[in-house]
Amino acid sequence: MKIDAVELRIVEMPLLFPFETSFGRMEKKTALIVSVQSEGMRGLGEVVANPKPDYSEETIETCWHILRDFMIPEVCREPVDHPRDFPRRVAGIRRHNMAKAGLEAALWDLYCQMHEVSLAKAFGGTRDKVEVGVSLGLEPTTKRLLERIETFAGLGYRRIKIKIKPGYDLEMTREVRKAFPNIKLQVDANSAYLPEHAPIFEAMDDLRLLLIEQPLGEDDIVDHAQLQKRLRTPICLDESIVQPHDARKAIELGCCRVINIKQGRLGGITNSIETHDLCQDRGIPVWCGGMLETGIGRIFNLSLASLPNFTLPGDISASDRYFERDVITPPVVLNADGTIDVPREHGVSPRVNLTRLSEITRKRETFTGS
Ligand code: OSB
Ligand code: MG
Repeated sequence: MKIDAVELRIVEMPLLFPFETSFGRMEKKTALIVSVQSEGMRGLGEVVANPKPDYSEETIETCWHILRDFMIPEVCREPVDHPRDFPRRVAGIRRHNMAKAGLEAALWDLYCQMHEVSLAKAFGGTRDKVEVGVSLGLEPTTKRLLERIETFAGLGYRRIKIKIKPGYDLEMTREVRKAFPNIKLQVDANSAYLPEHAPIFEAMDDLRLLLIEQPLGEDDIVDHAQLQKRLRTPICLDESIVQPHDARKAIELGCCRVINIKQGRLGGITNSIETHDLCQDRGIPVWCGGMLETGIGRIFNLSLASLPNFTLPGDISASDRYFERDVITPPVVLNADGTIDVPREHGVSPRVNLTRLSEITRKRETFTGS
């Protein structure tokens, strides 16, 4: 695939509900959409970085910079045979995983259109539906949170994830468990705790949680191992796993029993598949995380989650859980049985509503690499 030019655009969509985590509150979704142009065809990908360096060190602006000044010149320099080769092409650029993932995704879209295969097929997916859950932000009151859970459990979502932070954790989770004794429930701390908070998590062991996501700091791999030894509930790492071998090391050290795979955090689909395979070989289940993606990123997540070791429900909800109007037509919808169909189109582009994409675009620029 010879890449002639790459267009970057920043898009903005209001969120139907603000999303609050231990690192902050989001009122709207801002995304960087990458469009690679090759002999009259176009491939689209989404960069999942937030505007602020809160979830990870990357921001929309750092991604724009790294893509413009380093990655786009590299992909335009010489054709890319297969999207799988992309990580090697940008190996000289350290980290900046979300920027890498956005460009790699656009190459997968192009590849699937050219070869007339679905993303899921190209990734090695084996299912045609995936089980999904919903991730709910912190709410001002527990009553409000309970109402939100009621709504989404009522729609059929297969599990509920709630965000916790110091001061809003054990009591709140107990109340949720009491109100919903039978739902599949998990909590996500987004790195907000320290090892001395272990008693909070030990107390959560009685709440039959599916897992506890990223309780400690992203670099606290040793502390996670110590915490996991004290708990029956599986720890699941999110922020800590930024390359496939982080998963291997975390498993070997006993830091976690489950891994969250996000293609943005891992630097693309290729690394995500490698992480999936490595976890599968070691008997560690994975699930697909989310970053409140627009429909474009969501199609990639659904396709990735069709791989066999994605055995826990993903944070891949329907378009209407996030947005009034998504950028894809038809939008992502939830089936009555709490699953979502794996997209069958050849790439993401056939689903993208270009008029809607233009409406939400705030900035765009095309680069040719020279
Ligand atoms: O930690 O999983 C997370 C959203 C933004 C940043 C981090 C996370 C999340 C979510 C949202 O939990 C999941 C979704 O896309 O629905
Ligand atoms: Mg998380």
